[in-house]
Amino acid sequence: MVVRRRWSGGLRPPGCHGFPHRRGDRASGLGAGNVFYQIFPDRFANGDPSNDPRPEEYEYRGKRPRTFPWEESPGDHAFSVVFYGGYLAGITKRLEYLDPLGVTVLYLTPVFISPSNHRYDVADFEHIDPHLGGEAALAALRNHLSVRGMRYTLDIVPNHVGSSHAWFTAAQSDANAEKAAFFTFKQHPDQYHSWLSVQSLPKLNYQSEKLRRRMLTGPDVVLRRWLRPPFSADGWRVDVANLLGRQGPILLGGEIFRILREVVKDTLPDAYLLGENIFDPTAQSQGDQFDGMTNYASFTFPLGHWLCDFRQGVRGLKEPITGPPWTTEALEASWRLRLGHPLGPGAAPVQTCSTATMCRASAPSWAATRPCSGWRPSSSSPTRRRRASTTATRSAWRT
Ligand SMILES: [Ca+2]
Repeated sequence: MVVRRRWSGGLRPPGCHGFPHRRGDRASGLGAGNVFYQIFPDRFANGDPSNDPRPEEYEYRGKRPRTFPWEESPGDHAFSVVFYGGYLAGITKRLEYLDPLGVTVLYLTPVFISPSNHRYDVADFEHIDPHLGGEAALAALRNHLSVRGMRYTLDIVPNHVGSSHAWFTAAQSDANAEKAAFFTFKQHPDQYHSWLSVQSLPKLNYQSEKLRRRMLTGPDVVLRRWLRPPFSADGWRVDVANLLGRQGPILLGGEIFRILREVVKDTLPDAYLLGENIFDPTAQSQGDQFDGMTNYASFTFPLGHWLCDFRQGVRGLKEPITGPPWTTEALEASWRLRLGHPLGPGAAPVQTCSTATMCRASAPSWAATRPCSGWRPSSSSPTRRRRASTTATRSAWRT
């Protein structure tokens, strides 16, 4: 029986913050013991201004892209089209920095063609964004990672596409087009299901068998393509895994993710599958869907409170934090309470801190998107003091 969960008005289902993980099978080789380093490609390293997004190239939601100098604040320029010009070759050049840190896996947020800096509104899954260097740059990064014995995962959004994706523009222009069935129009052409009612993110309709063939079961679907040479990604992080295949009373997520897992593992048996789930991911953590799940409520949000007075703004978690940043003691207590559950044999807990999602959800655009190499806390800043304190605390935990 399908049970449709509802929560509103501050009510949450029991166990919303729980994270029971009852896997009995072997964890993917990529999950256990590795150090992942998440990279938001536009903000990591810009060594080639010639491929920076320029205002004359396109308009997106009434705004023009603009690439800012590395140390300059974007001011009030529209967040999604603020660029700093980072590219994949910049990551390759800095492997000599990442490797000695102990990083073994790079997790790249989306790199496919998109008009925005975050690229979660994909316009074309088949190509790497030329602003990042295109397919050649990704293949080169792969080769350099292999030399160092490092691996990488890509980020895909099977829940929705960007409104500039060719499937959606075809569907909008003709209600009888083949691609119209890929979406759910309430009134064609302008009223349709979308991610959290964001009109630039039309939701894919997995009741369509044709869509399933294009996204999941066809021989050359993107889920397979980017795992194959010369790109040879080592896995996927799947965006908004708690919402895929979910439209009102229709709940196809479990069915779709079992198919997705079969496709991915058939292509690369040791591929790592990480799903994003803001709420309770128990059902997706049983071994037939994902190898690991994000755990925002128990790990990421407390860390955000401690680091920068992060304000929760994700729908369904409307609890604005109005006080000062958490103390280290509060962070430690929270993590001990929420992450200290015994996991049992074979369990593979994975804790992730997705800055991409934090920045998309609610963090101030400047604070969340400043270039990672351009900021250092001063020696007397509260942030550094808290970090120093926590380093000591972590050392105590190990003894
Ligand atoms: Ca560039």
